[in-house]
Amino acid sequence: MTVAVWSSDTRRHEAEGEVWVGVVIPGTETPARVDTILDALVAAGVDLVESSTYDDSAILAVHEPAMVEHLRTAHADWMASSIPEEVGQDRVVPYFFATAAMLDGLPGRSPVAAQARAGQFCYDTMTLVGPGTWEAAKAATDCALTAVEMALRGERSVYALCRPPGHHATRSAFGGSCYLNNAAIAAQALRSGGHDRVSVVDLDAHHGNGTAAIFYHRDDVFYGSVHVDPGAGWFPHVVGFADETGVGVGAGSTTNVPLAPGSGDAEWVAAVERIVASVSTYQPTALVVSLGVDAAADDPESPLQVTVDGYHRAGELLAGLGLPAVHVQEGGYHLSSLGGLVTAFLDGFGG
Ligand code: SP5
Ligand code: ZN
Repeated sequence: MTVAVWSSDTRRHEAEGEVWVGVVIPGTETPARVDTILDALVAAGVDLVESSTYDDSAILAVHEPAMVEHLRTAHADWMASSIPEEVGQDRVVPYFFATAAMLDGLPGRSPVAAQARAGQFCYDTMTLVGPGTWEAAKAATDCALTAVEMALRGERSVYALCRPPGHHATRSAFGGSCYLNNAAIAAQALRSGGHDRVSVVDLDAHHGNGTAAIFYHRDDVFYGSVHVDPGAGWFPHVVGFADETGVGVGAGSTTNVPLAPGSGDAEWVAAVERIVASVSTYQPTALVVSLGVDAAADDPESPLQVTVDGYHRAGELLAGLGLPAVHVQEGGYHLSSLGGLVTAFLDGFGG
């Protein structure tokens, strides 16, 4: 049976509102997600373990040090600036993005103003930094790393209740409600722990562009994802297409299966089967599952129509690989069904 790792500090990131197309909308990635998943795990009889704490080395094995430092200090810097008093904004919200096209070859500098620094490592307006964001993001990585440690000690299936989620965070940019890439950190830690080939399978409704980018040029970590087609207008919009299969020595180590909006269990489970077949060919010795449950029919953030039976079946299919597994929580926003989707998957995997 699966064991679950959690930390109360994951509640400390409070995304009360987010800025989308210029308006403030209620945040969907809320601390209540942790509690509803905990309730479901307890009801399902899953053993809960509190996370251990780790230094930053496993985070820095995946992320740019300057971005990590930014996440650690951005909120205090923002509160020390004139912005909170001038406009009443107590969250770090970017307004300025020095893209490669904006610089157009000019060298560029690190900006001085807090409001300009806000966009230096962030690629959207929805992923705000508040007073507890760093503590929660760090706690989420602790959950993932504790799960990895248990897997390395012989546990077959460990679930990490990571919040905030991570799969949209790249080496040096955060976004999509993600700050530190828990799944990539777990995969890299499994590599360091002696697994020569690791697979990440991403079931979140959105393409995990951060994880994909981190491992795109590598042949030691396979990335497979089923997600709503970005070409149909869905986040992350510009990546996650089927022809992205890896580059250099990483050629062939990425599999993207984009699905049309409205796709349900039949299409989604068939996609999971395809990914499982690719993983099987790849022959890894360990598995990381990016367990987003926002592909579910009642989720407000995606148009996929997967059911609890679909998630249960995905668990069974992935268990069939016979690999030790770390399941990392990603998205999933419908509070009353979230927990049941997570336990359905874990039950399928363990049953
Ligand atoms: C981890 C994860 O699932 N991140 C999701 C990131 C996608 N966010 C895109 C949000 C687009 C705007 N949503 C507004 C919903 C209004 N009903
Ligand atoms: Zn998602």
